Amino acid sequence: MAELAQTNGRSSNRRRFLAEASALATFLAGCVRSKPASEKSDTTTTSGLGPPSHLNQNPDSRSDTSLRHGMPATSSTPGTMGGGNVPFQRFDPALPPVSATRTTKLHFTAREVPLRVRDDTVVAAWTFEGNIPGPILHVRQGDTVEFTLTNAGHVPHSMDFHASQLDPKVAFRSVLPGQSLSFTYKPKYSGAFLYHCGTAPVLMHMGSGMFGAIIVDPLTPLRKAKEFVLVQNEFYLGPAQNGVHPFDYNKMLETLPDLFAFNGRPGQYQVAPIHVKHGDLVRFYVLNAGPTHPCAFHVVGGQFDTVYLGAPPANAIHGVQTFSVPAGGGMIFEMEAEIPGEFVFVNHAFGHGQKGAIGLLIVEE
Ligand SMILES: [Cu+2]
Repeated sequence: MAELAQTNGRSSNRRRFLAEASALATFLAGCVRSKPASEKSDTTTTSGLGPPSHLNQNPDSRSDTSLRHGMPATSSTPGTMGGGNVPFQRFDPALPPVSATRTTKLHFTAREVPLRVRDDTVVAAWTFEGNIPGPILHVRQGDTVEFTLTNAGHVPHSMDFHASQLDPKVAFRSVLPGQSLSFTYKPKYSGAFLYHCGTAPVLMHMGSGMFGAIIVDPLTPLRKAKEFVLVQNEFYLGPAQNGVHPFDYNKMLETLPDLFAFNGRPGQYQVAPIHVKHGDLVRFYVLNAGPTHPCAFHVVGGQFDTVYLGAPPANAIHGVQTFSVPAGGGMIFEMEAEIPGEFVFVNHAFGHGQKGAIGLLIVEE
């Protein structure tokens, strides 16, 4: 897979946004876990400047309780930043082709950007590569993934791949603004895996948009299908300031979301449905970035011929009506498109489906 370009045509907006968000760096920097030089990976490309010494006073930085005692608790303080000219873009759910080579080199940039998630809603997003979710990745079991994260934001960020088996204190440690970190791994298992920022408080970083999917094919590929990736997430929004809603950490703790979405935009596949043809095998890779609630995935008028609970082609169950994908998990759902028509796919926990975890699969004649 080619290295992912860092593209964003809204650089001036972004600069303003980052400037407004800079105050937040002060308090969230207190959550970053600094490490002795001896523990640092030799693949790191940081400048060698460690965080200020007072940051060492938070050894339990991965605890979400680190936002106690009246510290700010939103993803930004938008101030004069406006969201009016941020365009809406549908997130393409199609699984991209698997990497052409057995080594995939990836360079992600963590960015804090305004993102329009509905016609009437712009959020102060924390992102990988400027989008919620981040790019869909597609590799094979046993491939080599060479990953670099550069932090172009104003708060620390990091990367946690659920497709990997790595020492999180080394590979998943926080990267300070302006710095980079690299690590390499080989996915041991096939399946649908989440990736996300693991910087404390993880709830805040995942709840503000820092997640995505990596699909790992088994060595013997699954049957040819029309393949789509759906990443569910929740939105906990504060009041809009100049047209942009910050994410609200206290609402995340209360776990009563304002909105749900597949691929970052509530209800986007109702407005612009997913199309397949009569006779296709349809394969949904369903991931749940949460940060808190499960996804009871269901297709109205359909049944799943196969659900892979993990590591396909094993772990298959058949004839399934609904199966729940836990927060932090991913499963693979297959159905034969045997009947033309319009089929709603939905989180069957309907209070959550109604808030945006819903879409339309159109099976054409
Ligand atoms: Cu982050």
